[in-house]
Formats: sequence, C-alpha cells, structure tokens
Amino acid sequence: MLGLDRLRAAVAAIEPPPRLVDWSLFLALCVEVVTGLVSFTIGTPDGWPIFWIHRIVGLTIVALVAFKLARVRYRLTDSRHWQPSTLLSVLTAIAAIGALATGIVWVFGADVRLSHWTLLSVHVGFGLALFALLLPHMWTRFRPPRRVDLADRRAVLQYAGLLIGGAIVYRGQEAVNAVAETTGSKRRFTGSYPRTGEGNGSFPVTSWVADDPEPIDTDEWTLSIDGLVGEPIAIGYDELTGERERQTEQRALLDCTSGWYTEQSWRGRRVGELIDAAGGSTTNGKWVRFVSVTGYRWSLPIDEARETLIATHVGGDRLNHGHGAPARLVAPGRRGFQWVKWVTRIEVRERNDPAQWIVTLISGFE
Ligand SMILES: Nc1nc2c(c(=O)[nH]1)N[C@H]1C(S)=C(S)[C@@H](COP(=O)(O)O)O[C@H]1N2
Ligand SMILES: [Mo]
Repeated sequence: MLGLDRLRAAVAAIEPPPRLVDWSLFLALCVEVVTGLVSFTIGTPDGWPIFWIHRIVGLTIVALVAFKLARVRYRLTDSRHWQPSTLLSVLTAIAAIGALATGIVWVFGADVRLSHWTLLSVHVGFGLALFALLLPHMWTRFRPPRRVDLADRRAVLQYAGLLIGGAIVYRGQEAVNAVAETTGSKRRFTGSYPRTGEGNGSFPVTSWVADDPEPIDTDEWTLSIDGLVGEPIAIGYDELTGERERQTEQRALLDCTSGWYTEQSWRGRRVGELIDAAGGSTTNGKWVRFVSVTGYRWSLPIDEARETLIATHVGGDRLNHGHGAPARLVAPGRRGFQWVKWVTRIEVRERNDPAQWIVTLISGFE
C-alpha cells in the first residue's frame, strides 16, 4: 500500500487549495468559452495559438474537476447532505464531464455523428450549458477568494505545473495519433475532419438554425450588384454563367465550425469583376456585403472580397439547392459560416456590419 500512499501524497502536492480550485475552474471555463467562440472565426493557420490555449486549458480543467469531484463527492453520495441546490450541482457536474469527454474523444479521432450532430457540436452544447449552469451554481455556494490564496507561491507553481502537464499530454496525444495513424491525425489545425470526394454529394449540407429557403427558380432569380458602385446592375443566371471564359475555376477549402472540412473545385465569377461590371466601387466603398435570399449575410473588406467567387458549380456539378443554388459565396481562408448560400445581392458599403453576427443566427425565423 506504500505505492498508493505515495501516489496520494503526490496528488496532494499538486492539488491547489479548495477555494482556488473553484475560482480557477471558473476562470478556466471563461477562457474556454472565449477561445472556443473566437476559434470559430479563425480559418488560417496563423490563428493556431487560440486552438492550443483551448486544448491545454481544457486539459488542466480535467485535473481541476477531478480534484473538485473528489472533494465534494460525499455531498452527492451521502443523502444527509442533499439540499435543493444539489440538483444544480449534479447538472453542473454532468455538463462538465460531458464537455470534457466529448472534447477529448474528438481529439482522439472519434469522428462520430449523432444524427446530424457532430461530436464537436455536442461539445459546444455541453460547454455553453456548463457556463449557464455555473453562474447560479457559484451563486449558491459563493466563497470569495482570499488574499492568502492568491499570494500563495506554491499555488502559482502548482498552476504552472498543471498547464505544462496539459501541454505535454496534448503533445503526447498528437504523437500517438500520428504514430497510430488514427483518424485523429487527419484533423486540420481547427480540429475539423475531412470529407473527401468531388461535387455536391461529397460533403454535408449545413445550415444555421432556421435558414431553409424553398428551392430557387433560376429564371426568377437575379444577382444585384449595388451600393457604392458606379452603376448598380442586376444580372440573371444565364448572364452570370453565360460566357465560359469569364468564369474562374478555383480549389478552395470549406471548413465548418461543426467540425468537418472539404476541399473542392469551385467555378463561378470573380467578385472583383462583377463589381467592375457595375462601374467599379467608389472611393468610400470599403466593405462588401453578401446577402442571401433568406436575409443571412456576411461582409468582407473590399480587397479580400474582390478575390472571392460567386460560385455556381462545385466539382463540375451545378450547385444543388442545399449547397446554395443558384449561387453562393466562396471565401477562401474564411470559416464555412461566412460562405453565404443563395446569394442574391452584393452590396458595396462604407462600413462593416456588426449586426451580421446576430442576423446569421436568427435569419430564417419568421
Ligand atoms: N444563407 C445561408 N448561408 C450559409 C448557411 C446558412 O445557414 N444560410 N450556413 C453556413 C455554414 S454554417 C456553412 S458551414 C456553409 C456550409 O455549406 P454547405 O451547406 O454547402 O456545406 O454554408 C454557410 N452558408
Ligand atoms: Mo458551418
């Protein structure tokens, strides 16, 4: 039993004082919520530190939750300690374990889907539920942090140890994935798994919440190019696709925040040329807003927008309805949710459009 005692002593040595565990769990969760949400906006590899912070802090939460559960277990197992807030505690614990388990399983390569939900989406759901539960949970058991806790040099070392431990575990896991060639090794830096093949059928249709328009009749549909342009125009499908030599074919990678990516060959018209066909942008035209028939919309700085495509084809197929027919935005380096489907308007504007963050969540609701 000496071995077990030693282990206990070792664990006790790295376990911060209880109040600190509670407060650092809260802080760590805030870091996870912020880095998790910010990571949704990152589509190019130079944003990698956000993903790394999320993973390493996530692993330190595993240790902190273990300390915490070991300490409060008796409140759950011994009915003499039950009180109304116990239910809240149990739900909080379930959300915490759910968020950690789905995050870890995802990283190790279980690209499983629960109906049309990926495990990554479930992870996001648990994480946000945890955050919502933690606030009332802390309220019922509020213990202010004490000066002595914060001034404790040993605790600083313990936290440094936990973070370094998290980094080593994550690195080790990557090495295991690489050597064993698990599906986990096929993730992009964003955590997304590949969907391979070419054309409409090779990747999933993903729409936000309620954005589900009726199929669009190409004869009725037009694409307006207006706002701060020389001469606003509206063109039909035939004009958009008519001259083959005006079309551009380009490979680009669509990476959805629900955890999959696909590289496809997209065909369509360069947005810069479309703006020029409308007389070019005026000098105060700094942003370009892409608007869907559903109201869903996204804006890009004009220099970037000019390089994007309004695509009508993918992998040689005409886009199908689910993927945004008649035409959708292809914005390389941007995350999937910014690739507006069913585009009907390209508007050159002076300013960015902060309301787009809300509109993309609620468009399609009547
Ligand atoms: N109008 C509109 N465009 C949209 C969406 C949407 O819900 N409505 N979903 C976005 C999301 S979240 C992603 S990942 C991509 C998915 O494109 P796909 O359905 O062709 O795979 O479209 C984006 N464009
Ligand atoms: Mo997405």
